[in-house]
Amino acid sequence: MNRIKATLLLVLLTSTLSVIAQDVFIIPEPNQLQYEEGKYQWNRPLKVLCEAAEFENEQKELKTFCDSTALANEKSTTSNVGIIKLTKDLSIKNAEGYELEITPRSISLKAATAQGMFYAVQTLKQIIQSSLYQHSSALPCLRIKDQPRFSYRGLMLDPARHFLPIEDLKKYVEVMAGYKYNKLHLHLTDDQGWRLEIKKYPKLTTIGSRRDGMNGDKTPRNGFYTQEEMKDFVQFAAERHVEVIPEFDLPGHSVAAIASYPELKLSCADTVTKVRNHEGVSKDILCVGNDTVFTFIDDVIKEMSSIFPSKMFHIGGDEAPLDAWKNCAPCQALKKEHHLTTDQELFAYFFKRVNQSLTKYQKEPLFWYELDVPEYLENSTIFLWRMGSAAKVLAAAKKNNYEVICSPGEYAYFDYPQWKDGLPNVDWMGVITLQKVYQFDPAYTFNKKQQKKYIRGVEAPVWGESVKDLFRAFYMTYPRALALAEVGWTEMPQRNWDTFKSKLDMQFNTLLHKGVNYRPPVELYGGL
Ligand code: TNX
Repeated sequence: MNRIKATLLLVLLTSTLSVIAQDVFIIPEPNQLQYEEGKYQWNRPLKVLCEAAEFENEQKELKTFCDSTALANEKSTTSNVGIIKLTKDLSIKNAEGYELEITPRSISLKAATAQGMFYAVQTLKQIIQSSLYQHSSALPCLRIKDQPRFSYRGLMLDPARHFLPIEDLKKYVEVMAGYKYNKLHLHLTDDQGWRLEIKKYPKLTTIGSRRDGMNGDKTPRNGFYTQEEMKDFVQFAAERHVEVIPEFDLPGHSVAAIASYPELKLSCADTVTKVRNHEGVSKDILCVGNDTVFTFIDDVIKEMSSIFPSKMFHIGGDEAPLDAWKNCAPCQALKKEHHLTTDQELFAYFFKRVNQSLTKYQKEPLFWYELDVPEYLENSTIFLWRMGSAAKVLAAAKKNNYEVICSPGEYAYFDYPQWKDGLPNVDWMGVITLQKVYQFDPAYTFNKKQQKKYIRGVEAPVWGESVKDLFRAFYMTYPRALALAEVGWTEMPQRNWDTFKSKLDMQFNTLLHKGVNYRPPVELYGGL
């Protein structure tokens, strides 16, 4: 009996010890972190000093954060003022890199750019949160030198399937930026909805943003973003160093546009009469044989380009069955005229023409890569998304010099459930657990040099067929986005599943404070 008690005590002690040894719970894990002797006492008035005007936003954010924490408000003598100093340091070569030092007397944050400083601030906030979480009024002395493994660290939202108001997009960006994500991809057009005001084509939103329910659910959830609203949102995201990348999905996933403008005959047949109200892949795609289609595309790209300053422009390319083109006389005539032998070649031709518009507005195309497309444009960045396609996609990247963004269905589809937890409408999907996301290494079989050349980064799409509001979007995103944040930022030797797990409780506390609805990974606590 005593023996059992002693063992239990030991187990308890060691698990407590492992918490104590880990003083800070930063996600994503910094690439170099070294603890030093001593503590910085933090329950005293704080001054945030900064000489560089360009760090004004970051300085303000840190000041507001410090003022809002309970400890900062404790009374103390003025001679005891604590200093946090933000310094511009051009010797830090990575534009997203930063250095952070805590000594018993001061805290120093250094970066060459506002973005680097923003990440230094996010790290410091998490260090302070770690201390508050442990009811401590001291920070451990340490030195951090940090920079990301990949330059593209993204999440994707799909307001086309279920509209998400702009205020919800802002909240989503605020949370992701705290974990050093720097890209938000917006899937703005699809069969089930068109969500962006286009002045030349008002019916895209008066008709295309409305539908009678989805998958039998009769709640409509209509809505669209005005150009002014979207510009304001892009600016809001930029202040948090998140670049917004728009998607105009072509030539498939276009039913909302086709239904809005029957007089333009955007599809090959006149069969489309309304915005699609259920999920799945439609055979009604844009008609390559109708020149009006290219005028329409050019007009839309032009207006979108004036709203989104990003050079990157997602142009879709996924799930476009070419059956309609096969039975369309103008499409087949065009194929002949250009001496093309297959419809896949016609598909490549379609995107060559679309790319002329992108080039005209100084944009570069991003594609959902499909294995049966004979060639993509030279300047393409491709998304690896289909399950089981990695080897082939990476071989194509090597052969044709494409850069790859990894969104593989095995690891990064955040619309897939995290457990078989009875969510409606997800039965056909695979389960992607938190641990599975954590296991992902976007290098696949590439060596260091190839990684640098071909892998731009990672992105998790939160497809929206079953994601009806922000509450559910957060539930699908967190905590898996914490795991993917480390996949995108932290080098493999610094990544460790057990360490990651030990940081979750504190991070969950922070998410709760922010009102973020995450899924508790009960399987990790022996709850399932
Ligand atoms: C496939 S992934 C799609 C989306 C769906 C998603 C559902 C991709 C490029 N296309 O249209 O929403 O599956 O998981």
